[in-house]
Amino acid sequence: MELAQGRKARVTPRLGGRILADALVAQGIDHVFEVPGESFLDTLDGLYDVRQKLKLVTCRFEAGAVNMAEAYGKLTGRPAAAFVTRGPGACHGSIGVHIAMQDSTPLLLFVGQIPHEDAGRDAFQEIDYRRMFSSVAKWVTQIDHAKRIPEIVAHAVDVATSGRPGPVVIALSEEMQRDLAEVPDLPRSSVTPACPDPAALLQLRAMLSRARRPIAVLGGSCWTEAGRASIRDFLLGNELPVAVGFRRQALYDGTAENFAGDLGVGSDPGLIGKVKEADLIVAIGSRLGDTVTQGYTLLDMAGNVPIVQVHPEGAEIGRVFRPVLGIVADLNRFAEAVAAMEPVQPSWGAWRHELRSLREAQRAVPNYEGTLNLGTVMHEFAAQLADDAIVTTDAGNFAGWATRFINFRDGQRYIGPTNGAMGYSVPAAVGAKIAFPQRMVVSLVGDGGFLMTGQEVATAFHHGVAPIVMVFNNQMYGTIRMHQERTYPWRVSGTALTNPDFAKYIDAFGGHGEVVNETGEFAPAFRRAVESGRPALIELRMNPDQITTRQTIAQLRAGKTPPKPAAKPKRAAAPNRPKPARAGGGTAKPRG
Ligand SMILES: Cc1ncc(C[n+]2csc(CCOP(=O)(O)OP(=O)(O)O)c2C)c(N)n1
Ligand SMILES: [Mg+2]
Repeated sequence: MELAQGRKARVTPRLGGRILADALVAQGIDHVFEVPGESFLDTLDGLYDVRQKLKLVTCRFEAGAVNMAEAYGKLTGRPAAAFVTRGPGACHGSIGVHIAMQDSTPLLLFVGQIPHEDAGRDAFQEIDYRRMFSSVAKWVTQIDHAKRIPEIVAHAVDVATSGRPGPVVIALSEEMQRDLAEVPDLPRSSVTPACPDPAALLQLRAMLSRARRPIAVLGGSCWTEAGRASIRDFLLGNELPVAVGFRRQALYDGTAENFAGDLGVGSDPGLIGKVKEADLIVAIGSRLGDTVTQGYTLLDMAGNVPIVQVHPEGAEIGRVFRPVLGIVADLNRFAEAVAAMEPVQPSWGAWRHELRSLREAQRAVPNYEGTLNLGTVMHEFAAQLADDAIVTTDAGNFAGWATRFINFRDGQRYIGPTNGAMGYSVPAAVGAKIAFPQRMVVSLVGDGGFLMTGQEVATAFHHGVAPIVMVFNNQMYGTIRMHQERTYPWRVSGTALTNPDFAKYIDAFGGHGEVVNETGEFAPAFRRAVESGRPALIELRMNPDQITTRQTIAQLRAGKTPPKPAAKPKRAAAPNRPKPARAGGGTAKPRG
């Protein structure tokens, strides 16, 4: 290496796999989630040498591995690495890349590549990753020369964490991992985060003092604890009502007097109505994307209601809704700056109070039909959640139970795929528990989502950690059934499920299983699950008719004409006709 003084530093020759392992350590990566493949055998060997500094987590499915790495990035603001093999491994892992992209999460995905000399022959498991990932990753590259490893890994971390954070995919050509090279490790770069322009802050303050019905929309990723505390000081100090973006509950203390709820799928219609009445929107970190803006309908595209948008990436500001004031800034620096700003004299006390009352009214539990009242269960669950608990969620209607009835507290984290990917929650919980073994970690998941990636509980057993999984069993892909009943009532098609005995499933691994049929059974079951100290699964046997927290299937069908019963089929001539498939309604008795 050429040093500034002109001296040469001595660098020991290393194999590519080892250089890569050292580069990860040098860039501060401390967790690697992987499913092995012969395409990165040499890097696995390199990782063996750094096993004291970097935790290698062996997973059961690439979607699980990449979801674990994504959850790590969401929780820490720092990227973890996932390693998957070429072709099939990359395809399985791609879902986590899409999650990281849409959720703005820093992530590194390394993919083994076929030998260079066979490139372009449609060789065994060959894929051109630059083309495959070009629309789902922030950057896709390939390392072909061992001596370029430190440079490319360092740049990948910079890309993943800067501006709007996101996933970087790095293909590893097979032979370069075995090549000897003399190249030094590179240190992490220290870059000053973008600070907000003081003139823009004055403008924001002036806009706030003119407002009568302002609302802040909080979103984005890579918030630090200090950043969250500062933004809370600013929002509380100005008594600004706060809505969090879809699945961004972790950003704000739900018990605070100005928390108004979340904007996303299945949000409180009352809150949505109030946002339409607002006279100033202050979007902090939020992209004001599809789900938050209720399919781009919530806000005014022509700018009649002024929007202030703060985002670390200039290109994201005003992407759909044009703000009156856009502020490019690192979110934590912005929070620090506005917390230090003299609060305005808020004239919106009654407005804030109204929004808070709406939120509290949402949390009051209705008299649901059936033996298991999930509203009450959520309150009992919240009461037993540790102060620093991490709750992960999947995609599905079941998720509405927690977001409607629980105000997550400061210190607790609630993370989920804002891109609506099923199969996220269990791996995310396993990854979270491996990264934070001392914290209580609970996965919330539907019966559909659980059987997509629920086998990652095996990874929890393998690495000796004990998350708790709560399966909301309604024996169906409930969300799609809801849409089906709205558009095609009574015509249940392709949405019913047959499930195993979930408690026995976890039992087979050596875990603790519980089945909850009645409201009163939940609190002791959860307590036993925590006390067991083993990975645990609680199956919540729901009333399948209660399709959301606000509607039943019967209500969706009300006033619509049932279809005429199908004409009886004529007797077929064949004597051993197969039995007709069981009708796919959601009312069949749960199994197990
Ligand atoms: C990977 C993936 N596949 C399919 C979908 C479409 N989808 C959205 S919600 C849903 C049903 C989820 O079922 P379940 O996990 O049982 O939760 P429920 O809606 O019944 O509460 C489906 C199939 C999706 N979002 N993600
Ligand atoms: Mg379901």
